[in-house]
Amino acid sequence: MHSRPFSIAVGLVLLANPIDVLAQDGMSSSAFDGADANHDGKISKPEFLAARTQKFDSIDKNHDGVINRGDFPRAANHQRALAAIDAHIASADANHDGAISRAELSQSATPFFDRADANHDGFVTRAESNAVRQAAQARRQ
Ligand SMILES: [Ca+2]
Ligand SMILES: [Ca+2]
Ligand SMILES: [Ca+2]
Repeated sequence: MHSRPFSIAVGLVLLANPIDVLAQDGMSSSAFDGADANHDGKISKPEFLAARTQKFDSIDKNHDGVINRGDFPRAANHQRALAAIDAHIASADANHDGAISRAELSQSATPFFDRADANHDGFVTRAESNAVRQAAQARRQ
């Protein structure tokens, strides 16, 4: 049996990952490669939006066509996890119904992309992406 703090920490990591697509903390190397559809080593805004929208189905665990708390049943007893999920949902929930539709996800703001594109050329390079991740990791330490 794990100690309670350990369980909560693991739970948060497991629950937060699926909606990292909306977060500002950056992309893993594999996520970068997956989004770089034409393999030119940089991600355009359309590529970023397409990759994010493709994640919808994997996040919508109960296949009801929206992303809401119901897709994170293991978060039910974790207030911090629920708060994180609510914050992610709110960031894309244009009509404030507590859920993210596919259209809302495809049209929502792209804080990660906009911040990562440091030189504002409309593309996020791997170096730009890594810089955002490293800054986020530094903040957590
Ligand atoms: Ca759902
Ligand atoms: Ca909504
Ligand atoms: Ca750039």
